[in-house]
Amino acid sequence: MTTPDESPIIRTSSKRMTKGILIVVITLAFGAAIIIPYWQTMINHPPIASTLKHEEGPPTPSGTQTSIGTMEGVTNQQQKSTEKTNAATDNQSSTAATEGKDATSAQPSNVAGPPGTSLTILEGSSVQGNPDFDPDTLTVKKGDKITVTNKDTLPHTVTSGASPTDPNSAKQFDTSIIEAGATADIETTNIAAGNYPFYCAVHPYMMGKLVVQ
Ligand SMILES: [Cu+2]
Repeated sequence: MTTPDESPIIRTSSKRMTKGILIVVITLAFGAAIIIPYWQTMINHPPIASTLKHEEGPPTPSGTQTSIGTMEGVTNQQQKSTEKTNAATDNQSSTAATEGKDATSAQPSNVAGPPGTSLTILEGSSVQGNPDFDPDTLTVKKGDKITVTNKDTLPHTVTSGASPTDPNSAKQFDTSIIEAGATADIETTNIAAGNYPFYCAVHPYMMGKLVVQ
């Protein structure tokens, strides 16, 4: 005994069966074609809860960011921390490069004491009376590159001359503004041997002396 409901299935021809299977296969293929290109992206950007635990996630390309506010916040924080890490790495590598240069330039000279190619602007330098440049008198050999590091929280300069009214002000060298935490180089290749006072253009009471040998 056959019910009306069963009859269409029983009567299905192999041709119709093939058609049906083909439709299913094509649908799956389309689905796969859509999902597979984004597979890696989905793995890289799991839901928020797991993103928070996952500290070293790669920076998100802005195009794939979801519009959920919290998600953007998390992603931005990730990007910031990644940038910080990059900046830190850059600083380290530049420091390493400087140290490497110092070490190599130290070897040929038999002069006692390390060659002074580093000038530090000490923290608190902007307050008159505080120690400012370290060392106060920097001695270099002509041709040395001086690396000035601003360890203060304010911008400073290293400008040749005794004061802003000195007619020779900034004639020999001038770093221009060095932002807090930044470094600047002074080339001494074109500076004749001699003594050169210098000061900070922002705080003219900050004074030091450069001796080029
Ligand atoms: Cu200054």
